[in-house]
Amino acid sequence: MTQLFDLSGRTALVTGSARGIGLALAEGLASAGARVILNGTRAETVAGAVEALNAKGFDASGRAFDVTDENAVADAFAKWDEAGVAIDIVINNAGIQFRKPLVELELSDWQRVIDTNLTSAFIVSKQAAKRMIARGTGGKIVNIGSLTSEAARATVGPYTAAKGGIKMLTRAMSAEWAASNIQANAIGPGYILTDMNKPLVENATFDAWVKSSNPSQRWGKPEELVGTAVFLSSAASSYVNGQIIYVDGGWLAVL
Ligand code: GCO
Repeated sequence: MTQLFDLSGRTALVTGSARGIGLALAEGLASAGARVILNGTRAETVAGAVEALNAKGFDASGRAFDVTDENAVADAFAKWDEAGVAIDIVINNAGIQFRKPLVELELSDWQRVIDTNLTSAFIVSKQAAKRMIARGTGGKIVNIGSLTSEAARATVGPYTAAKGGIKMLTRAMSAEWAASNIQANAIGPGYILTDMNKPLVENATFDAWVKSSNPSQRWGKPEELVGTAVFLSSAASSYVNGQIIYVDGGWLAVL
């Protein structure tokens, strides 16, 4: 049974993984045996995270590039080609949040959130899937959605639109890539204790709302997403495609 979840011999790219959920998922996949490649926009933070994982005995490397920049992404994959690195698993985790009412939102702010939280998953997965299809070895795409893939909250319009798009992009990937033995799925985290959510955790009213809105009556922890990420990255999910699994304490399951 453990072989089903074993990622030994697999290489996983996790975007936006120098901290937060991305770093937790990278460490989780590394714990399951994967060689992990970290990513972020700042070389020094990526290097620090790589060093921390390798200090724990994992096999981690890193590459700093902007996942919204198609040329930078193509260049990163070309460098992996040159180094003989075949990426078997992509976790599209990179994301930002920008909280402002739609009527006050600048188009540039909208675009930046859409580009980072949605378009980047297309840009990175296109490069990865082309190679997975050419190799004939199949692969795994795991997109990070959100509760807002399913329901909206006021003042996070572009984030909600992007995360809704992630759910449907995941299905589009399945429609085109499942025949090549690529399983594309998504994880929808609930409210997780991350730096991005720090202002919300520290807001007593918001904190109470989160705890009263999910039957588990608490925030989730980044490491509580690891099991689902390993499942969707492993042979255990070889016939799972186009799905989004909510890891939300039961939030979306109850009124
Ligand atoms: C917000 C939060 C949410 C959470 C998460 C919920 O401002 O409401 O940032 O977007 O991060 O996406 O699933």
